[in-house]
Amino acid sequence: MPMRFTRRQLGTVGASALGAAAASAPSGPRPGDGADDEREVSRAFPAGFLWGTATAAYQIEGAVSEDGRGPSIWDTFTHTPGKIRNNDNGDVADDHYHRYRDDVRLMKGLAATAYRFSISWSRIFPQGTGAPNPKGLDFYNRLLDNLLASGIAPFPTLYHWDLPQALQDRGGWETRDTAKAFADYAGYVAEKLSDRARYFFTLNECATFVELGYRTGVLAPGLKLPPGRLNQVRHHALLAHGLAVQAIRARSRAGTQIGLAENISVCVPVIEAPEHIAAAELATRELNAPYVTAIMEGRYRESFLAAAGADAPKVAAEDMNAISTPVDFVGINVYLPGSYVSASDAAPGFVSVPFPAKYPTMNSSWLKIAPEALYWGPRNVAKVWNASDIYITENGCSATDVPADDGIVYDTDRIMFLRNYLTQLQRATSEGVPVRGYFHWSLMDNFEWAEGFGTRFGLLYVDYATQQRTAKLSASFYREVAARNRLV
Ligand code: GBH
Repeated sequence: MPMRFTRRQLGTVGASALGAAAASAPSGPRPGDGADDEREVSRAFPAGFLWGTATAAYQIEGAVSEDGRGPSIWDTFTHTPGKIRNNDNGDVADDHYHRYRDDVRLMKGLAATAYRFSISWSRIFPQGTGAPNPKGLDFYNRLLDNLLASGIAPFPTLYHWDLPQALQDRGGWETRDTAKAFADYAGYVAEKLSDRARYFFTLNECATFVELGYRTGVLAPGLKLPPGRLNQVRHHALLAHGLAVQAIRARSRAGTQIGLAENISVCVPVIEAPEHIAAAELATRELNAPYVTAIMEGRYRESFLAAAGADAPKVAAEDMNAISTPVDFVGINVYLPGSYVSASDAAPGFVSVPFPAKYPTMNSSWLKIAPEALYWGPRNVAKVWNASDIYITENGCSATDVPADDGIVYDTDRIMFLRNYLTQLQRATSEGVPVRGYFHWSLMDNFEWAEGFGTRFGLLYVDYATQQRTAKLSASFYREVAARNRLV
């Protein structure tokens, strides 16, 4: 089998070269590929499956003081010495605010048909509430127009962790007012953009921004709250999601689809035997109790409330109805299992099997390599909550990512990760699990939160000194899969 990529396709000099490669990207099976083999057919994803990449505003945009953007908690946090590795910050990041046209071209070069990005709340409402800032919205208008002109479906996320600082100053997620302010902002954006964006995500990863922002303090705003206040923050995040679903539905065009993008705890049966599979389903409900379980089931589990005791969240009358407002789809970010699970006769009916100390990881110590998470994640969500439409809203990895002498990153480690994870995803779709699309984290290297710029998750390598983007070898792999809609 001849190599499919050439130096020219890979060795892009900025945006246009990969764009040129796009023209020669395969658009389907080619003669001699064995596409007629059953083996090949069985590796296909469903017709219409969406292939995208994902990013977040603070991680790529830069331009933090431009066109009236107000500060967010991430500006404050990154400018507090000692919070971020190397004291990096997102002031410039990937300069995407100025380079979005090139970046959309690069997506096209990946044969992507969808793009998940986030909207910066403090560009739209610099103070979190009050008068909207039209120049902030205009950026997203331009981005949407560009995406549509390129045949790429926009999937905006309304909150990827960059709370307006003005709201933090008034209590942030510790107050209900923030949940209400979020719904107002979400409804406004949906009113303005739903003529072109059909899909909206409310919050990205409640479980991460709450636990790491308010319990361990690793992410902004860097707090370590006691249990009672922490549970109230968790509750307000859920409420924000639910009120936003209602506001978006009320103010958007008919046909708008709304969902969440949650970093669920993926429970993987330690052995694929019926008793362990059942235990993993039980564990899925239990281990996600403060977040997605409450959203999907409209109540907190007894076990969660009992464990919280006097620190349980204070829940107002209509809150649980709002929180469980039906969503049109469930988005899950899948990197590693939350837990390997085995069956147990003792309550609660399962045990979590600990990871061995030297379990293999990618280039982030937390990123354990467990491809089957991309099978069990969506499969559990479909089975446990009967979800009819599921998106993989993030999956990807940090790899070694050192350019070779010719400037190319030969990231066979990322290709290994991708091939194995996508094989498990394909297993899920071929068994009828209703996954409608896959968004790779990330389009390009970017500001990796507390890890700064040293940890790279992109399909495109970013040279931060020049802002040049260069396709990694994994970009070619991704493009082949996306263009053919099957594993290669
Ligand atoms: C996603 O979170 C984020 O949505 C995205 O913005 C981010 O860039 C991407 O992952 C890659 O990290 O070091 O012990 O504090 C994924 C879930 C949960 C993974 C928190 C990292 C940090 C654990 N994240 N975890 S620790």
